Amino acid sequence: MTTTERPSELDEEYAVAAEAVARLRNDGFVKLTGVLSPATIAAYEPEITSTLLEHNTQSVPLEKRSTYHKAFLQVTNMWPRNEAVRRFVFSPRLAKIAADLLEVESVRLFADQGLYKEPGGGVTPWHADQYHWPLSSDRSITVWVPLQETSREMGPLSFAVGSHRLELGRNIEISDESEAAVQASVDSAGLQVEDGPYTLGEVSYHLGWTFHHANPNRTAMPRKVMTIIYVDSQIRVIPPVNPAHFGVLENVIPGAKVGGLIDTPVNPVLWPAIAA
Ligand SMILES: O=C(O)CCC(=O)C(=O)O
Repeated sequence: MTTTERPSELDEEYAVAAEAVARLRNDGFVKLTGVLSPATIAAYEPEITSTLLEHNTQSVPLEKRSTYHKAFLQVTNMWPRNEAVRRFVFSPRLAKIAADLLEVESVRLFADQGLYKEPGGGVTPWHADQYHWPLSSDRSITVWVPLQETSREMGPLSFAVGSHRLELGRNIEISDESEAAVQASVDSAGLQVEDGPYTLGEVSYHLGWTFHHANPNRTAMPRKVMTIIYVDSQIRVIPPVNPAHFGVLENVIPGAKVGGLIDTPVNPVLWPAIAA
């Protein structure tokens, strides 16, 4: 299969079991196997990788970077830069799973991000995404799509089970400080951590307030991951209260107004699907 052939698996429905919705509700995340076939990943991985490498701005050697910048090469909003990446990010299959899990009728794109943990790349500190986003409800969700089988040694995304209900540690930007504070919060609440590997084609969805983390990449291969962040299409913008909120207003949801919907040209509704 090539990325120009249609229809593709990315357009086809994946049946989300009621049990998966219940797990998302209880645990704050869910891992789903067989969402993408090896053929789909093989077709799109080169396009995602070349787009990430073309737009990567990180040139500081790994050992000289901060903890956050050691965690991964990060490129946000790759979809406008490559047509195949746009088809991947706009996938009705992935977006409908997000809507089903969030238990909403419709989701819009908040942003996409390529997150490549280099060989020797460091820990992704514990954090909750939604601290960084000025949103009016908890209906935000990220699909984390590994573009290879991802062993424990590569630093798969891990989750504190049920931590979307935990408030202690939420109000900290991803950093060394969040790593320590959230770990302490998770430990004192006695939450389990799911840190297992991902099979090829397996993906996870996690809520914006779920605490998550990834260990360093101890292999000689990059841990290649594409993520897509969705929000309820009816979610509104709240007044910004931290520097990350101001950055998001300017760069991720440009033109969205406090109190309004995020209906900007770069945050389209992805489910129900629009004509491609
Ligand atoms: O890929 C990682 O190491 C971190 C991913 C993450 O924090 C996210 O997708 O929200």
